[in-house]
Amino acid sequence: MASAWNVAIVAVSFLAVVATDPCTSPGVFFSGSMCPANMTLNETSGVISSPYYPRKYPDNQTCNWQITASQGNRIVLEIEDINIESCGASSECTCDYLQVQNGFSVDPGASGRICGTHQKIKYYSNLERLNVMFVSDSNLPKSYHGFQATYKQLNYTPPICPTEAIPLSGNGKLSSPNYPMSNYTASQNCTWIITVPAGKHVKLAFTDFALGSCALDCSSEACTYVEVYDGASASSPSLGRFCKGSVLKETFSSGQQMFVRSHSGSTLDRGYEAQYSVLSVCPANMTLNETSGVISSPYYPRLYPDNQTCSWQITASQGNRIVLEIEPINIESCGASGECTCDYLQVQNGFSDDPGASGRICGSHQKIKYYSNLDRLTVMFVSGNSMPFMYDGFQATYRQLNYTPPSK
Ligand SMILES: [Ca+2]
Ligand SMILES: [Ca+2]
Repeated sequence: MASAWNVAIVAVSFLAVVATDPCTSPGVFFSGSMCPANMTLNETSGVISSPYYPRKYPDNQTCNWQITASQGNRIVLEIEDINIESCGASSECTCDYLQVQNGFSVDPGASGRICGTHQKIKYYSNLERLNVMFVSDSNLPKSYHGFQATYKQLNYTPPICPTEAIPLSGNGKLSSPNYPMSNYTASQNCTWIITVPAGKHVKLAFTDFALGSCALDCSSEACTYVEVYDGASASSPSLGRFCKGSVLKETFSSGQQMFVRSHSGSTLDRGYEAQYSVLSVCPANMTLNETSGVISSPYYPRLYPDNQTCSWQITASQGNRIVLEIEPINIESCGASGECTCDYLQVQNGFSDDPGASGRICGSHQKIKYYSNLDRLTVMFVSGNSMPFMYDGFQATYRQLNYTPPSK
């Protein structure tokens, strides 16, 4: 790749004099496609960059690369020296941008589109591939030199003891090196980052735990212990440090990432094994057919997280009806009145006499009561990705109503 761009730079620099050189193709330059489209990169390492890097990039480009590792391996991408035209509000990047998909980064400013100036951003793939896209629009670029990035395959064969955090995704197991043999190396630290899709949480449960002896607070570095953090690094809040004698509990992340670090002390034993999995805090199309019950937004009465879609189908016995009483609600409100374009509660197949009860409900309301038209009522709660953890959501009680059709 580097050599291809070198050729491109030469072609631009000497365009006037080399226009007839059959080895260069000025037509390609003028057609605007200085950029690979869906180029697959399956080398163990390589470099990609914006067109003409480190010179200023041209407008109207859409470059994309699909970096692919051997099965089971992962990719690390280090983007350096980013200087991309920035338009729109912070991180909207409405004109030019770089975007990395199927991966995650712990660096600030790394989510979604990247534009403006950044020193270095490092991404890890969730699985065997990472998609990188660079887009420049027709807005005449003043003088932005774009970006350059190095990708590298990471050997990944669990269980291992990675010293640089290795990304894991979805469900799986992690364990001490050479588990269940006791011949792991003393004073060794292993680290993992577990990532699940947006709106989900990580659950970690130990399935075996036999470590060398240790003081009960696991504080000595002579101890073997495992520490779990609520986020992407050891600087995130600790969810617990576990050593011999600890009360083992399942741990849950509050966001989509969990960092796990194990330290092997001076005394060894069989080691540990833990199962990690994706946890949903929100039911999808859950059927509720009890005569009464309670539903709520995730974590109610605490603040609800973003990126949730919860739905319940409340079902009464045939011929009966349902009444749903929603307690005072507090849901983020966006858009014009009643549009509720970010977060909302929605009740279908029913009606209400209360003001503010039709369609989507957001903002703050006093009690709202719904009745079903027939023997079911569908309730949906949706939170978008703006302003998470600021609103406490809703709680509602449903109840079956005996219903005998009116007779004349
Ligand atoms: Ca531009
Ligand atoms: Ca929100």
